[in-house]
Amino acid sequence: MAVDYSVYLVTDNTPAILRSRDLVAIVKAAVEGGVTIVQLRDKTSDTGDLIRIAKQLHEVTKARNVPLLINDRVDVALAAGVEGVHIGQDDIDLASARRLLGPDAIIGVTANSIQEAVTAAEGGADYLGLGTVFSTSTKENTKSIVGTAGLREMLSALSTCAAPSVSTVCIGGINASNTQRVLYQSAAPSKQLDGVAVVSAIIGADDPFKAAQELKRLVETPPAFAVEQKTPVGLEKPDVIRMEIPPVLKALADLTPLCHNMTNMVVQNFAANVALCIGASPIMSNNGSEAPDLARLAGALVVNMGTVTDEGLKNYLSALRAYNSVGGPVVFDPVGAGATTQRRTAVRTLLAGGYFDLIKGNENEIRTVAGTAGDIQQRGVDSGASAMGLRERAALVRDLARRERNLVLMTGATDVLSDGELTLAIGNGHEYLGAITGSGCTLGTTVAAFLVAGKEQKIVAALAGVLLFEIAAERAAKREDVRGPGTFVPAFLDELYAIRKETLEGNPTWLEAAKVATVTF
Ligand code: 3NM
Repeated sequence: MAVDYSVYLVTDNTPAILRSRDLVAIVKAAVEGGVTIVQLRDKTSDTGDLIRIAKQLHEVTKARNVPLLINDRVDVALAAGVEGVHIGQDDIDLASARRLLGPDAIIGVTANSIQEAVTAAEGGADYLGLGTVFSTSTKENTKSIVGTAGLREMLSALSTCAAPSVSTVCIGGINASNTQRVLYQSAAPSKQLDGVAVVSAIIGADDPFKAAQELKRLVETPPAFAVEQKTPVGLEKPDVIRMEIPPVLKALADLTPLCHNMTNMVVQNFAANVALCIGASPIMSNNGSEAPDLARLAGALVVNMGTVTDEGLKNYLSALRAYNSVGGPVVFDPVGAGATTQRRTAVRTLLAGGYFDLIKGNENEIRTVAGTAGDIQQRGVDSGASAMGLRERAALVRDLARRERNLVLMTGATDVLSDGELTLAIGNGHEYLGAITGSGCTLGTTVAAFLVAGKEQKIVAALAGVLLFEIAAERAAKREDVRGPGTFVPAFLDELYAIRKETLEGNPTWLEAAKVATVTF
């Protein structure tokens, strides 16, 4: 019999979650709401009580053809006559459980690493509970937090093991706010999760029926930000660039999208001016509580952690969730990511807290986000010298884009932009951009606005933003009235504006300056 693992409920009888309510009534409501499989997890009751509770729950689950499994206790599963067990790494071994329960029982195993996952799959587990995804107070002694990146690695390894069709659910900190994103970001090319397992999101909910119904809806629908992409071939070729980029500028002009910047105090004014010059409508608001209203206006959000504070981080998370829920593009600019412990922690918190359509940073910032910076200490928020060759930088960008299932843009003398499939090297720009404050930050603003104009072609949209920004810088730097970084800033704003006007008037000759190449690996 095919088992539906999509909404997997694990019970909990601790007062913090169950409060003084009746577990059987809650499970009944949850099953009616759409839970597809239930595990009785009770670490405290005596064996007799456990069997009694299992039998009561089984009446409820059987009525809806929902399988009931018992955590750890093969004896209780046998005594209550339920469909199977779920075993942890420290519980009875899989082979013994199978021998005792027989070939038809459903047996699931908790796995926290690739090794544990592959061993259990090849050992004949029907499904695996992969985790711990996010930190959770529901279970004590959880092992490492794997995040969506860890899930993806496990799924990828499982897809090539001897039992590639083993079913999988994830567990740990899963709730309505992250279910869709976790399913989306954890998917490996040839294997994805079959469902999500939750405890507190249903057992702790005031209305378990509604909570289950909502989770069911969420697992069945892709997240709003997951738009199927139509990327043109040969995007590095001049004629393709000339054909593909101007329409994005035109779409931007038509939409005049709101560009909501949660940015640092240094660049607010400059970023607002850049947004105006490229044809977006800027709003500079670091207040997370107004983000849901702003997100409904169909614009983009920039989360720039240039002057991050603990309070600011909470605001970013609220805004991130608001934009994710409506599919508004979000750009993450991890300014100075490697400079301090606080910033490194902020990066982890933000990546665990929502989906970024694009992550933009210099080499050190991207290395920190990717977790490959090791003990490199970034000094302040400046870029610093490059320590890597182009192909090495490109591979890092591509791998991070694959891991996050988004776009990554690494700035530098040559910028690298990747969606995990296509990786482009962009050789435009001018050294004055490195001599003024906020050029990286305002590139983030620019790219965010462009993503609104190219939701089905995110990489084309991002490329359009980068080219407009950097070719405007080249043109400004060449002007006679520009004698250095000070005179460069107003000229740069002028050129952003001028290029936009030229393009809208049907003149795309500025694109002849584009220096774009595909990076092959
Ligand atoms: N197992 P919540 S985490 C039962 O990582 C359990 O193996 C975990 O609770 C693991 O959905 C966990 O409330 C608790 O976060 C999950």
